[in-house]
Amino acid sequence: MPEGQIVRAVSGFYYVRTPQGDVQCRARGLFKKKKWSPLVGDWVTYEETEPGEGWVTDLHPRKNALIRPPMANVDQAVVVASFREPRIQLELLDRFLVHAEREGMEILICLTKQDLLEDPAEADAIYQVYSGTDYPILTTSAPTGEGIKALKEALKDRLSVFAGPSGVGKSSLLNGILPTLELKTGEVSRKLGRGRHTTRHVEILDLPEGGQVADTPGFSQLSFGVMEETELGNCFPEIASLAPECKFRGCLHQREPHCRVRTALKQGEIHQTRYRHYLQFLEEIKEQRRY
Ligand SMILES: Nc1nc2c(ncn2[C@@H]2O[C@H](COP(=O)(O)OP(=O)(O)OP(=O)(O)O)[C@@H](O)[C@H]2O)c(=O)[nH]1
Ligand SMILES: [Mg+2]
Ligand SMILES: [Zn+2]
Repeated sequence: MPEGQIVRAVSGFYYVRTPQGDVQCRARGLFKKKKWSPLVGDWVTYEETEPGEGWVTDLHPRKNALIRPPMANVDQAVVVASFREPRIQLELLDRFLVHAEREGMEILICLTKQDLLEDPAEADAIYQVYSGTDYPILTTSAPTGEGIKALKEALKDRLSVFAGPSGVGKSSLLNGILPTLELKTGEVSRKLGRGRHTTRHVEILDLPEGGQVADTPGFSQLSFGVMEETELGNCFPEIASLAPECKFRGCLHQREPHCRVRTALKQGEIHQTRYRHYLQFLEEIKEQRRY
């Protein structure tokens, strides 16, 4: 039976990409029984019952998966945040970075709406926060075109997902990269300072120069689900690289003696903001385990 990749999922239909066009499929009852839930990005076996319509019959093993945005087999996560309208939320950004790290994805941080930033020192301050991580950071602007070429380059030959809050400009960036897309974009509400959830579904787009990219709906919350306390440090690269030098194995870098991470914090090698988020997430994970 033929195989293909799910490129879009809308109200119980899965669209499987084939050289002859997308096949609109439903999932067999088998999926319900096994509690399988196909995701965009999944490779599946399908059966075409009529031209352009059919059934997904089998789900192939995944390389990785995200809950938010819901997607599988991602090579690169492009974390999108805007300087203004809405203002960047580093905590949400760090939450997403933890998930992407845990799933072994390459990471690119994309800071948008650079044209709305009066003081460049603000951008420098954000670069500082991530200086210990090796994450590449791009600043972009849809109206001036800044950073679009570099972003296009970074999307070549792999499957990337754009992730971030509503209204930060994910769809606008993709339109900048490939104007023929004409993805719908939406004004940010002045009153609420939030986006209006213009993009409703995850969708994989093929780029003409090679590579695929998924536009996704914005999100404003992200929890950690089932995660071990000791896993969290591995998802902060600047902590993970120093943790082997802590005196105690399984050190959580809170109050343990001879903790290399806390020494690095005092010496400014690890940024306060990142460490604060680490502690906050750690408490959340502990809290969840209590129930
Ligand atoms: N000034 C400025 N405005 C931008 C920029 N990028 C996007 N916008 C505006 O921001 C608003 C939201 O853009 P979208 O591209 O719809 O945002 P999104 O991240 O796709 O939002 P959702 O689909 O709701 O998740 C639109 O009014 C865009 O015109 C930018 O670089 N500079
Ligand atoms: Mg959008
Ligand atoms: Zn430690």
